[in-house]
Amino acid sequence: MAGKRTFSMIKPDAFGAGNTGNILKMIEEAGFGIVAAKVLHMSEDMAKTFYSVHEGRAFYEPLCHFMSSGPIMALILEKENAVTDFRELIGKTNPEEAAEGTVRSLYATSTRENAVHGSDSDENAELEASFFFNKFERVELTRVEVAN
Ligand code: IDP
Repeated sequence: MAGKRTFSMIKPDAFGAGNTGNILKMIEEAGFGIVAAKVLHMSEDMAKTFYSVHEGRAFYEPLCHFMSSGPIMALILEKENAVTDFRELIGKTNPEEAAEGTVRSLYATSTRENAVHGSDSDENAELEASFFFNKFERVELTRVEVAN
């Protein structure tokens, strides 16, 4: 059964450009709940550990440099089919290939500086979430009914 949670980051390009609010709005309007959130500035070593699966690829070093170039927002998000639906919401890695209306089509400026991260499997979602958050930093979501 597909998992309910995914891990995301609003990357330094989007965070620095002041697009965090707009991106969070898209995320919430797509039906995701925010289970955990924090703003932090990764060291280059931290970025290298996070992206170690890409070590040896040509884009690895510049990617880690970029990801430690400014603050990010790390997020755990909840929804049915969270991983798949979130990757659909953000669009393809290269913004020129990202479908119209996706987060990357709107806010990414290049294949590297592409605004957001989204986990690619349930297993990686949990590994990546645990890299940034302990269990006390994750909430159980409750829906609030607002009276008009
Ligand atoms: P994804 O984030 O769409 O899942 P991955 O292949 O996992 O893409 O790559 C991780 C990140 O590395 C991308 O989001 C992007 O920032 C960067 N990246 C991937 N491929 C390239 C490339 O060909 N040139 C520059 N940066 C890249």
